[in-house]
Amino acid sequence: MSATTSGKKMSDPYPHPSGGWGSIREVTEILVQENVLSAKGIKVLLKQNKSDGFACVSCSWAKSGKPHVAEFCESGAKASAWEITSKRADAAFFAQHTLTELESWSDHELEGTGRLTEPMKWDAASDRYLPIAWTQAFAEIGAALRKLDPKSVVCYASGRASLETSYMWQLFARLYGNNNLPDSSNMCHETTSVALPQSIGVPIGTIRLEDFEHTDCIFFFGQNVGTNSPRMLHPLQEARKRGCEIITFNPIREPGLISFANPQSPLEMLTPKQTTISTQYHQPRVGGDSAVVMGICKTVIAADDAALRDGDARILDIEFIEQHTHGVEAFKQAARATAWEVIERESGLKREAIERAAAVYMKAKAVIVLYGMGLTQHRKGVRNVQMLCNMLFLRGNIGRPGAGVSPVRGHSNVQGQRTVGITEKPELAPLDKLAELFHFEPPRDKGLTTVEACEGVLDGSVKAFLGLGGNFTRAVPDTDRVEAAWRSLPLMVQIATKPNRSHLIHGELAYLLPCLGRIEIDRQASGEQAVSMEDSTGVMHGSRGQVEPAADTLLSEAAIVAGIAKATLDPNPHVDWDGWVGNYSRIRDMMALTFPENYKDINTRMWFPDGFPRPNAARERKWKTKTGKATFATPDSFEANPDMPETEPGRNLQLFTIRSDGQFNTTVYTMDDRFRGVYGTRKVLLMNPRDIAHWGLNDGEVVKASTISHDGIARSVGGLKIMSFDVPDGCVAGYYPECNPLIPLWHHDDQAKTPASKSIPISLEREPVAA
Ligand SMILES: Nc1nc2c(c(=O)[nH]1)N[C@H]1C(S)=C(S)[C@@H](COP(=O)(O)OP(=O)(O)OC[C@H]3O[C@@H](n4cnc5c(=O)[nH]c(N)nc54)[C@H](O)[C@@H]3O)O[C@H]1N2
Ligand SMILES: Nc1nc2c(c(=O)[nH]1)N[C@H]1C(S)=C(S)[C@@H](COP(=O)(O)OP(=O)(O)OC[C@H]3O[C@@H](n4cnc5c(=O)[nH]c(N)nc54)[C@H](O)[C@@H]3O)O[C@H]1N2
Ligand SMILES: [Mo]
Repeated sequence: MSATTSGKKMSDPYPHPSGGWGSIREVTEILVQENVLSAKGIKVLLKQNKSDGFACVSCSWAKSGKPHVAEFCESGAKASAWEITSKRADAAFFAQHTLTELESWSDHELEGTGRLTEPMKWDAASDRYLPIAWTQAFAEIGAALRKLDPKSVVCYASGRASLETSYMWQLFARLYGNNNLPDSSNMCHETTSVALPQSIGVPIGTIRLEDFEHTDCIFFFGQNVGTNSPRMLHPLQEARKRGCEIITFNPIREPGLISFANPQSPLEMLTPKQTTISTQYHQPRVGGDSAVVMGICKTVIAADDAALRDGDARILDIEFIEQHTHGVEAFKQAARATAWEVIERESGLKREAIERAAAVYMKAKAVIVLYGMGLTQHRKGVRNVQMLCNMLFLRGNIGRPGAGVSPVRGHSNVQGQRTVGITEKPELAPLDKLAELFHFEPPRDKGLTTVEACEGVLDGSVKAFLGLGGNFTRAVPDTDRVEAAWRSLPLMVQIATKPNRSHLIHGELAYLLPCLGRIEIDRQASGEQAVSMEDSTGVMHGSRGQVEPAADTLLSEAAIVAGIAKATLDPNPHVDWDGWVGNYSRIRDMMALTFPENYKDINTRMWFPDGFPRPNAARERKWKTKTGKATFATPDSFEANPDMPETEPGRNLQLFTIRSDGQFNTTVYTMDDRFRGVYGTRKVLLMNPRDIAHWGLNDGEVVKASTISHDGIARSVGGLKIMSFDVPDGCVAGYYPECNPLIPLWHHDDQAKTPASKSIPISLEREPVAA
């Protein structure tokens, strides 16, 4: 263990529950760091996730209709403080620094400069961002876009912008002439959006908040609730108090999945009382989940075979299976035929452990399965998600109270962006309706995913990138190669709140357009505006800004999209960009005309205390799949990395990239990860002592990690300190985005193209110690 700049030891285990005093201390610290520990800061936190307040800018977990006084969590409070900060990255700041110089700054330092205040354009002579008038910026961007082939332009969205802005964004792209609408979802739950329609006929999960009151067993696969969706800890805690079992599969023992103290409960805060979250905690190998779930299914099917033989009550829900599913026989055969030896090898778990989880599953009356990036960011992520559905089908655990599948989404409106038409898949967009409403012929060809957009920049076919939020080049795989290619990009336009590395890596023309954040009051011609969002359970909510804008030179995202659109497109009497920006309820009217089933009466319903749900056929046991039934998907293998060379069977190192509680994606609030006991640095590799010894290394030593692949391209990240940590054999954890240069662009889910950030084969070599 070594001392670090923060004065703490690099590795101090975190013995406390999540929630509790630790959370309160962290929240206070960040309010101080951002100079907003004031009446304004406190008022903002109290308005978070209230029906008359704003939807949190952190995660997309469901909002309760009966909120606590302080309906925020540590992560949400940090995200709010980060947005309402009193720090400014203004024209004076950019006058002092060339972009080349800023490239040497860390993610934390760059965003730590504060909110952007003025529109900027890169000036080649001085290598600086210089102020430009809004009208001039729009005119120049419009002129540049008009010269380009629309198919060579990418319109990315990062998952935070409202339904209103997102609707305008997809319409702009289509009026311009492309479906190149990748979303952060392409790096995240795209796996879900591809897997679930095949299995259950809807692209989203089937549970709602009230289901937590009816469930008696929850499975967690690869989702870190304590850090990434902490508001869910409250319903989980309630469920635990009722005796609900919670079974977790995660290669890391995450404190937030182990125990919780509720800051809303004075008794818990003053006594050492805390709720145990997981009643069983299993640490499979990364990528081993399909094998785990096959083990559970095999146990269930064997128990049912025995019951049938002995004349006992059946274990399978025969009625559900017969009435509602397709493909059960093939799946049962495969489960019976899969040897425990294969399951144990691929999962890294013992048969006994899997059978223990299966025993609880078989007893439970209503089961929820929650999952996150630990399942989706794999070469076989779609298979992982479909295995969860298979398991649920066996006992009819879908489409009834307290049971179902729940992908826990990331960005606060990422699911909504897809619902409102931001998609590169034309078959998912309401093209005929758009054609009818706006009198134009929308493009019908497939657009680019995130991975394909990067490929396009690498091969030169993509000429322009427009980003509605996000930190694209930092979030994507293969950072070094992508950044190198990005430097030849003819046009880049970034709509953002804070500076980040993606704004610095550019080609000929680069514009940085600062927007209002969601927490800020958005004043337009008809008065103060509100926006709407869809949460992870498919429920829509309204959101109103609460604080004065960071600068009076900012425009709303909707106004910026309209500004670009008007400067780029020929006038269309059916598209009233100015009228829409003047009154967002008119955008919602258009959303309701385009998608009546989802947004009917949205202007009223978005203010219901519980919000309002979009229809979900699978919840009602209606199956919009190809077979017309809930469809079992029988896997043909269980490997995590079917095409990666095994250099050393059983000892091959698989790197999985993780998030700390001190970050929101590429936004790094602090260098500490207190839950995992990592302080003052993010350049670490968490490895178990057996592997450290096997590789002839020592705790604290600095290594270079290199990707093992057969594409002939060298990829490595140096300066990584080895830290002894409880992870399964052969699994090594490192932080995202620092480790992204190690992920080959082609290393993605084979169907959904979600980058496989959770299992990257690597090798290690010791780095020479500097003299
Ligand atoms: N505070 C905070 N909140 C966030 C974010 C953030 O960065 N910070 N990001 C937001 C976004 S965009 C998203 S998508 C979500 C992400 O939230 P999560 O879905 O929780 O994603 P991760 O933190 O990347 O990984 C989740 C867990 O998967 C485990 N894991 C890794 N590989 C495997 C595997 O092969 N199998 C299993 N079973 N587990 C595995 C890791 O140990 C980790 O605990 O959170 C959102 N909320
Ligand atoms: N190795 C690895 N890579 C990953 C992942 C992983 O687990 N491992 N996770 C993936 C996942 S799940 C995701 S979702 C992506 C995230 O990818 P992105 O969504 O592209 O990245 P973020 O870091 O969320 O974007 C942060 C930036 O968004 C801007 N921003 C913040 N708020 C606003 C706003 O209100 N409006 C606008 N216009 N801009 C705003 C700020 O300028 C900030 O710097 O990364 C993916 N990459
Ligand atoms: Mo995400």
